Amino acid sequence: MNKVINEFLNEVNRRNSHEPEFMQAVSEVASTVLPYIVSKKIYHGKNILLRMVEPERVIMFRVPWVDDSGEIRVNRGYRVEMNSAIGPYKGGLRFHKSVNLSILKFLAFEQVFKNALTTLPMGGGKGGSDFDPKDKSDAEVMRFCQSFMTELFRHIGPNRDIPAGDIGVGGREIGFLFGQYKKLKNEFTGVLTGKGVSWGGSLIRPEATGYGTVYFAQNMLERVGDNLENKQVLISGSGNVAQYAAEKCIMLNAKVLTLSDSSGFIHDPDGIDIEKLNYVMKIKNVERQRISKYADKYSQAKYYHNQKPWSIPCHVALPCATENEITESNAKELILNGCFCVSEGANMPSTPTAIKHFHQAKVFYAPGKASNAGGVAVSGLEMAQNSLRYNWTREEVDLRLKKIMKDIHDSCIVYGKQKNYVNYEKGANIAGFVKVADAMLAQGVV
Ligand code: NDP
Ligand code: 2IT
Repeated sequence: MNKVINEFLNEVNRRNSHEPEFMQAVSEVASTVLPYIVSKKIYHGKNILLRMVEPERVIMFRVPWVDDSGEIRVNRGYRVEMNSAIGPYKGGLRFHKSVNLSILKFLAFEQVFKNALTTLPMGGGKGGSDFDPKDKSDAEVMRFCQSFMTELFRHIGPNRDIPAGDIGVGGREIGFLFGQYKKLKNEFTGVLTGKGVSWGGSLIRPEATGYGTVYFAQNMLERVGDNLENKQVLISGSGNVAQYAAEKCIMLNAKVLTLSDSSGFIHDPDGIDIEKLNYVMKIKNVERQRISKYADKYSQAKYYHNQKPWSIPCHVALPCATENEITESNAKELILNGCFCVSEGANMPSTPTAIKHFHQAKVFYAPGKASNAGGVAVSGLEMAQNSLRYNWTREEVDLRLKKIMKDIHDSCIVYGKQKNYVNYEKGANIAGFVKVADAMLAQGVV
């Protein structure tokens, strides 16, 4: 089997050797899905995975804009349209200085499997830019978004490709992008998700990824007769996903000990309650400040500059910041300190060796493509509501989200159950693969 996997990876590497994050995501899927393909006559010998790793289309474009001082600036824009076998391309836009083709291809590839797991009719895509909104004024962000959409609008549409948010793209950016799309097309359609509720957005979409990640953790614990009550939880990040993961943990009476950003992390041994979380939302979403401010206000909390939260003893870890943020040594330390459940809110936050340690220690480990699928799932529900010209209540959307997360959990078990252990990573990869592969086989070589 190793020979088959190595031959496949060599072939993929031949074209993508300069794209480490993409190769990492492909290797992870190949190691669990290729043995399954080889064992199934309907999939074997048809190069389905080889077709799936090649994007259907990649769009790259210049994004020129003028900053507040009148200087002309240039960024690079991208949209990776990875796979449309089961629906129009769907996936977020990331604005971060680290954005490049490798990162967007890894995210688009993961998105194909994730979207299939939701059971909603969405293909996979991802896009973004190396633009960093962090030190920019609202007016600069608006001008950038308008320039970005002035090229992107011709490639997207409510039945073709539906972008959404990701790192650096939240409600503010989606608003500017939507406004420019509407102006250029003279059409009010559901071309983006994550819109404001008064102009076509869905209730619970801001909460969905974080809530879904916690629902997945809860599902894993409930399967063994446990729950989140009184569990000590580490959360990384302090953006959209981290904030609502924290909120749901607090609602379920778990104790949230940490939050972080790219400058460092805060540890509050008393736990972050709703009032403190509201303060975090104010400093991050309104003031757009650093998480270190939390420790200035709450004296029992300590701020650790340039460090990640994984050294604090906990039961549950929810990485909600970015890729490869849990390394092998972080994983070992987490396990040694008593962590037995990891539900990924971010995309690919654990390195391959970290994942190996989680499996070895029989940690309940949920890969992002399963546990953070709640965000895109509610995006799918936003698209459904836009098509219906109708809005569901908070309760209705939340119920659907809970059911989708439980169904994803259960399909991971169908394909990932082993003796005395559920390998959710393997389960998620195969369950996602089967749905997309069946559609690709039915549609012929296209
Ligand atoms: P936000 O931009 O709202 O927040 C990102 C957070 O992660 C910030 O606290 C940011 O800190 C931190 N962060 C970003 N990059 C790094 C880095 N290189 N090192 C350390 N910290 C970093 O993004 P989201 O919360 O939306 O996204 C977080 C993760 O969740 C990403 O992996 C994203 O792909 C994934 N995701 C998001 C979904 C969504 O619906 N939004 C859906 C599914 C997955 P700082 O402010 O300092 O940059
Ligand atoms: O990674 C992801 O799933 C997202 N950033 C959300 C995508 C979406 O279309 O809502």
